[in-house]
This record gives sequence, structure tokens and C-alpha cells, in this order.
Amino acid sequence: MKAPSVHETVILTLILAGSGVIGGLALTVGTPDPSCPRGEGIARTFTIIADLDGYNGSKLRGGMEPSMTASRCDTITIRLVNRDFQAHGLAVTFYAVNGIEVIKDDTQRITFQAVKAGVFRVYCNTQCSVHNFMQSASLTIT
Ligand SMILES: [Cu+2]
Repeated sequence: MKAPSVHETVILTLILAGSGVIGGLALTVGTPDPSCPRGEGIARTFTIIADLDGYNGSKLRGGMEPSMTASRCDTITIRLVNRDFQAHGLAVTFYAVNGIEVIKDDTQRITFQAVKAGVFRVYCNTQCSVHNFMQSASLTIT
């Protein structure tokens, strides 16, 4: 096997960095990350409306909603529409841990490619008055 070119090494590093495999200075090579060839997967958009009833009314259902599903390699966009007077947030474990904060009457989105299968928690990361009802939404990647 020939040594990777500089170009290939840069791409590998970017893929690993994007997947979270690189932590600090530790570079893990030889542990294949599930990759998605270009063109694999479809675009899926989910809309979550945040208001005093939680995420899409999650307060009325014990805070356990919404449940979103997609396939690995899909490009996922989650729109957070804020119809409340206070700010709300949205974060996704593994994929978007820093999340977004959306102010009154605004809409923002998070977009990422679902390279990893599993069940990921979707939650509000901004302190708000209905926070407890926005902690257990989910994104299932099959
Ligand atoms: Cu909150």
C-alpha cells in the first residue's frame, strides 16, 4: 500500500475531526469511522416549534417528544421556530452539542450528516420556563 498523499491525509484528518474521533492531540488512525460516500442519503428537514407548551406540544406528553427518525448518511436539518417571548435552545447529543439559541419570533436551523447510527437526545440548552419539557426529544438514526 502506498503512503497517503498530503491531499489524502488532509481529507482523512478533516473526516476524523468532523466525526469527533480526534480528541485533543490524540489522532486515532486505523479505526474506521462509518463514512458516507458522496451522494448517499437524502435530505430530511424536521421542524420543531418552541412555545410555552414545549417542543411541538411536548409539555402535554410528559416532555418526551418529538421523536424524529432518519437513515444513516442522510443530511438532517432541524429547524427551531420560536413562537415564545423567551429564548429557547436546541442541541443534539454527538451531532450538535453546542446547539443553537433562538430568540423570540426567530427561526434557526442545525444541519449535519448522520454518519453515526443510534438514538440521540435532542434537548433545549437554554434555560427557559418550560425547560424540563424540552429535554427528551430524540433523533433515531437507523
Ligand atoms: Cu430551555
